Amino acid sequence: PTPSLPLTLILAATPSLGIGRAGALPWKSLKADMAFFARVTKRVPGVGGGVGAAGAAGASPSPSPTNRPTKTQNAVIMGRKTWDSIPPRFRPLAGRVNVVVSRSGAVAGLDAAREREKVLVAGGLGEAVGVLQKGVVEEVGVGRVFVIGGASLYEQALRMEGARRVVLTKVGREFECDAFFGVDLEGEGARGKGWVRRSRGQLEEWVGEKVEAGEEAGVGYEFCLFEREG
Ligand code: FOL
Repeated sequence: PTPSLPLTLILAATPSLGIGRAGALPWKSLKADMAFFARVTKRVPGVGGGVGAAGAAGASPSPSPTNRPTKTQNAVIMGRKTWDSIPPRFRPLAGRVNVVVSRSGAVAGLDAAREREKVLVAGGLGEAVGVLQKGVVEEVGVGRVFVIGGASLYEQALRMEGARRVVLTKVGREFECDAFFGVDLEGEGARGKGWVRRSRGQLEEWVGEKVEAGEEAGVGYEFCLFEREG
């Protein structure tokens, strides 16, 4: 059987795992975290050359000669409400293949968005993964695949075998939230399901940059990596 495409969930959460409030992030802004999110989801690993280097995604299957990718980008899969939550000037997220999951297929602002970058619409997470699994989307090689929320999509992703990794920003204090991440990765339940926290060095190696905890407007934050073993 084809091994499932590795998925990385990326999110920021309060100590009680709050991730959202009224269709937006719970905090006013955590610029350092948002910048980390943008760099990490854009950076394609491997073979020198940097962003857009041909064939940079070591894991992608060999494409047929007729659709050989000339560049590789990571992909971000998001739920329709998360798409709505991104300021129109920032969507689609630049330099990444954007996939929006919408059961009805209705996605606001698509025409304008499509003039900027590739945006795919999938009817479910399985369909989104299936499209990306081919390794090429309209001439663009697919590198890492990130699930960027929200709560419902994270839950579906965690049930998939491909969900190997969570890049979590721990936000140091509580904010009022109405959307939560479903798994306490440091709790007993998660350990039992194979989730382990990796070291800061392993996180740095995976994201390809030094990481440092910090504080912004009195709010502390810390970047963590969890992986599922087995
Ligand atoms: N993961 C982490 N660590 N922090 C987050 O805030 C986060 N947010 C989402 C998913 N994973 C996350 C979903 N929400 C943008 C806005 C909201 C959003 C995700 C992304 C956005 O506009 N991103 C731009 C950068 C904008 C800026 O620099 O202010 C991007 O290019 O990624």
